[in-house]
Amino acid sequence: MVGKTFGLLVLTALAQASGNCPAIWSTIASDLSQSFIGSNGCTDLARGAIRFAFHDSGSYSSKTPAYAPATGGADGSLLLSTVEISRDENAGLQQYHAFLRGKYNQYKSKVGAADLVQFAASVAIVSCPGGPKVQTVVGRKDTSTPAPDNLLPKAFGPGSAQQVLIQLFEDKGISQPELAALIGAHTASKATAQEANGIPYDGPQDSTPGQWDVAYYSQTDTHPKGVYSFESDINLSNPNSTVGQVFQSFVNSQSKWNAAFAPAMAHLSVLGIPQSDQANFIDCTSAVPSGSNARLVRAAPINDRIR
Ligand code: HEM
Ligand SMILES: *[C@@H]1O[C@H](CO)[C@@H](O)[C@H](O)[C@H]1NC(C)=O
Ligand SMILES: CC(=O)N[C@H]1CO[C@H](CO)[C@@H](O)[C@@H]1O
Repeated sequence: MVGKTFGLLVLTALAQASGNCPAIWSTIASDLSQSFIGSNGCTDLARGAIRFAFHDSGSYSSKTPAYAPATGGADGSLLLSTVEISRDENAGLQQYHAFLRGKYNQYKSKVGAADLVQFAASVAIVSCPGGPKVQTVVGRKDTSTPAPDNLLPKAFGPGSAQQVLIQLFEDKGISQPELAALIGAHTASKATAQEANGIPYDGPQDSTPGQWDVAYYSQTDTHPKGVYSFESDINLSNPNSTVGQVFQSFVNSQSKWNAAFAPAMAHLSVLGIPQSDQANFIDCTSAVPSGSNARLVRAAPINDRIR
C-alpha cells in the first residue's frame, strides 16, 4: 500500500514538472532547428552546439577548490564570459558562440544562458538523423565569471593518453562507460582548428558527420581515407580498459549506443550543480523535437539524471 501511494505521488510530480515547461522553449526549439538541420543532416552550428554544451559543463572538477562564484560546470559562463571563449581549448567554437549570443539576446528576458546552452545541444542532437532525445531540464544558475582553466581534455600529446583522460573525467563524476558513450558525439564532429595536429580544416572524425550513427566507433580504428581520428579517441578505444571495452561494444550497435548516450549526456548537462538545486529543475524534454528514431530509443528515465 505504501509503495503504491508513493508511486502515484511520483507520477503526479512528474506530470506537473513536464507540464510546467515554459512555452518559450518550444519556440526556441523551432527557431534553432532552422539552423541545425541542413541538406546533409545536421549542420556546423549543430556540431558547435553539442561541443559548446560539453565545454560549458565540462569545466567542472571535484578537485577544483570551490571558490565562489565560479565553480565551473553548466553555468553559462562559456556564453557569458569573453575570457573563457577566447581560450585555446575553445578554439573552433567562436562562430557558434556568436550565433548563440544572438539567440540569447533575443530570448534572455525569458530564459537563462546556462539552460539555453544545454537545451540547444539537445535540439542539435536530434537534428542529426539517428540522434536520441536527451532528457533536458531547465533552472540552472548563470555566471559570467570564467570557469577554471585547463579542465577540458586534450586530443593530442601527453594529455591524450588513456589514463589521463579516464582520470580527468572521473574527477568530473563521469564514469568510464559514460565516457565511452559520450565520446561518440564525435560522430557529428569536424575539426576546424587542428591543422597543427595534421588534420585539414573541416576534417571529419567519421565518414558521415551529418548523421548520428556508429560509424565513428569502427572508423576510429580502421581510419578510412578522409577520416581524421584524434589520438585521444584512438587511445580511449583501446580494449585493454573498461572505457575501451565499452567503446568497442558500440561498434555496429546503434541502439545500444543511443541508449547509453542519452543518460550520459543528461548527466553531463548538470555537472557541477548541487543536488539541492537540481531538485527544483523543470523538465523540458517535451519541448525537444522528436528525433528520426524516437520510437526506437526513448528519452532516458527521469531518475537517471540524479546520481
Ligand atoms: C577525450 C575527450 C574529448 C576530446 C579530447 C575532444 C576533442 C575535440 C577536438 C580537438 C575537436 C575539434 C575542434 C576543432 O578543431 O574545431 C572536437 C570536436 C567536437 N567534439 Fe570533442 N572532445 C572530447 C569529448 C567530447 C564530448 C564528451 C563531446 C560531447 C558530448 C564532444 C563533442 C564534440 C563535437 C560535437 C565536436 C565537433 C565540433 C565542431 O565541428 O564544431 N567531444 N573535440
Ligand atoms: C592500454 O594501453 C595503452 C597503450 O599501450 C596504455 O597507455 C594504457 O595505460 C593501457 N591501459 C591499461 C588500463 O592498461
Ligand atoms: C599513452 C598512449 O597510449 N599514447 C598514445 C595515444 O595515441 C597516439 C596515437 O595512436 C599514440 O601515438 C600515443 O602513443
